[in-house]
Amino acid sequence: MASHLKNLSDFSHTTIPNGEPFKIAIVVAEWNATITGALYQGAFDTLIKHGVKEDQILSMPVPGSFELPSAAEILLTKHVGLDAVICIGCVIQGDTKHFDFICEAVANGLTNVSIKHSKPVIFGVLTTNDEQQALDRAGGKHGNKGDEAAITALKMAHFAATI
Ligand code: RBF
Repeated sequence: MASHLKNLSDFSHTTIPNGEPFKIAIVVAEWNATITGALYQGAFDTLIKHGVKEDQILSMPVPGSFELPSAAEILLTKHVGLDAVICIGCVIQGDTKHFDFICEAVANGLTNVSIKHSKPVIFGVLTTNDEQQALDRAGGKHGNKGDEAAITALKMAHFAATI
């Protein structure tokens, strides 16, 4: 959790699987669009950089982070052949309890969809106290969590394909 301890977007120490065989969906929440757009771009560029074909990336917007689990469920039910779904969102703490409800629903929802379908569903959702913390993790001083979500998708798709 302590992201100040290391650059989490530095993958020089790990082996990243070739993405050429994989078909991957990226679902992006439209809330906090500046941040989710930067996360999306990081994820997309990282998939391309590691060999995923552009026509094998399915990009889909949803209104907010709360919609990410149902979108992942719909995609994995209706879209045969997906190797992973990357879910991107940004929930920023406000004055009401919405933050807690949304974060918990998304984390539990994505876990359940992943287990139900035996497919990687990646939690690329920032849950921050303020906008600056989110900017720092969307291409700022703490890297880009979209890049990290894409690497996780490749590693887990490779894991599922080789097991
Ligand atoms: N969606 C987000 O992705 N990030 C947020 O920070 C966020 N904050 C919200 C705050 C309130 C008070 C409400 C009502 C919704 C918020 N949403 C947010 C939208 C939510 O994920 C969902 O799209 C809507 O609640 C409709 O189901």
